[in-house]
Amino acid sequence: MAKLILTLNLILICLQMAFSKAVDEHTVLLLNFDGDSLVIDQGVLKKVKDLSGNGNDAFVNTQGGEPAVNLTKKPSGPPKVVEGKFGNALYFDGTNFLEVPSSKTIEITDQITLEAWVKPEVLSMGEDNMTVLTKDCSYYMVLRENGHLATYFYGLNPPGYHLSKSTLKEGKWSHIAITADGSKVRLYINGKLDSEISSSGKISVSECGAPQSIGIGAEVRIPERGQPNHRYFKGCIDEIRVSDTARSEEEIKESFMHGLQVGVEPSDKLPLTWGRLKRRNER
Ligand SMILES: [Ca+2]
Repeated sequence: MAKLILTLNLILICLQMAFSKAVDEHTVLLLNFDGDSLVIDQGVLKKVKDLSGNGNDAFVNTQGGEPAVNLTKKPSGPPKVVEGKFGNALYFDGTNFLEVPSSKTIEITDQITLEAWVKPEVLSMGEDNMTVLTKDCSYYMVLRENGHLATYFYGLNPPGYHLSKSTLKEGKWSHIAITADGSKVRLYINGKLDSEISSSGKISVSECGAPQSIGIGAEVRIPERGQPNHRYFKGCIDEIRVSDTARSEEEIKESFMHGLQVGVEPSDKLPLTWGRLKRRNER
């Protein structure tokens, strides 16, 4: 009996370790679109709370955190809350977007990791990029050239877009991740390294003047930039994390396998985890 209890305890500890890494000292932005992180006022989604503890909340259809004034397309409304890869996700219809106004914690110059789950409805919106997450004039995580994951870092050499070898599929969930560690830029798809490029330099934060906002679902141009938003996304986005470290392949595989578990006390965590694993296996 003692042996059984010990074994069960060990399993519990291992599971808690496996599911407790989503927020650490390097997590600067975490949006999982679940539960109370969705701020809904009179039935309308207004804001998504950042669960990293850094206050980098995402505002719906704004520029500079204020109502948008300079758009190429009138948003149809807020992105819809839909069933996600884990819990809820948001569906972007090619006219709406989220904005995370710039702050010191997302003005990253050295090591970085960008991660998300995406289910693109189309692989092109007629522009060069479909934006998953872009900090204009700084760091980009986009789909390009019919479903390639692509990145662009201002300040890093060599300049230009770097594309994944494999492509994402329409209507299917894929986990995507991009890291830069000062010497390599790496692209991951579904927890596996897809490609890497040697790089040097530091990521720019203010190449276009003032530091720009992060846009999710579109590249957000704040009014000071004097240009309209563009590069809209059509499809679902879930489980966004930005980190100020280059996460390892193991850590990226971990988010791919288990999602970003946050805001759950250990006593509640295990049943929730089992529920999620069960749902995952049923899909
Ligand atoms: Ca979610």
